[in-house]
Amino acid sequence: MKFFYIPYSPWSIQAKWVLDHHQIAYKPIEFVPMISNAQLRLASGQWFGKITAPTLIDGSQVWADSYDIARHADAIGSHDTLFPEGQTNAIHDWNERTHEIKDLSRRWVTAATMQSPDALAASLPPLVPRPARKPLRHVATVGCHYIARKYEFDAAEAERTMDQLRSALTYLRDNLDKDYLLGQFSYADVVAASSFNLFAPVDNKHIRLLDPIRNAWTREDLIEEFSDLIEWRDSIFEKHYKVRA
Ligand SMILES: N[C@@H](CCC(=O)N[C@@H](CS)C(=O)NCC(=O)O)C(=O)O
Repeated sequence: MKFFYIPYSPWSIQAKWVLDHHQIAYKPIEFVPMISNAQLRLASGQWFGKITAPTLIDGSQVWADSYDIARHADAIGSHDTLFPEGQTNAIHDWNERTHEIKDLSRRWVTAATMQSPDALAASLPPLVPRPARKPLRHVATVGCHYIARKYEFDAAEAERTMDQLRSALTYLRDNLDKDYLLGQFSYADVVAASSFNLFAPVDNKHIRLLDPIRNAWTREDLIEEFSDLIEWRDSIFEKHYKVRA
């Protein structure tokens, strides 16, 4: 199986989490926005319409959404299920609700990246040699505009949606009075714990991020305001996130 993913992106993190939880074998292929489009279209046969990462491909079968990948991985996996019986609707609901956190923080992170020459230079694909990075950073700016267009937001207006992000985080906080959202570890915790990476990146030992990118993305005011959620996220990663061997 081929797994196209963006290592630092919440949607990719949550799908990969389930594949790795079940120790499912796959070939990881890093997806670079804009640049990897042709490769993913070719591999998946999705010639038209929007393509996104993560996408899992097994022969002619394609799972083009993190939730579908998670369901499939959980169905074929042999470790403890992350979709306990009777909780699928609640999990689906958390998937939708935490999508809002990810979507809103994507706006902020796109704007923050555009304002940081160092983060732009570091965002270029690994094959770009170090001395060429700073001069070529405008290519990364084009990539940021591409993301904003594709996901229909105006990066210049991102800050105005931060109260919406605070409300979504507060809703999560109000429902998190114990260790797990649904009483035991499930995909609901996976999607929630994966949600903060675009304003409070998780420790490098779990998901590596270059320093200039990490610095630009780290939003201290939100981290302080929602320190309880971040602590919870860190404990969930510590207990349940297994880096693929
Ligand atoms: N509904 C999708 C959303 C995935 C998504 O938004 N992926 C973004 C992450 S930033 C992506 O692929 N961005 C790069 C691109 O669109 O080229 C899922 O849950 O898998």
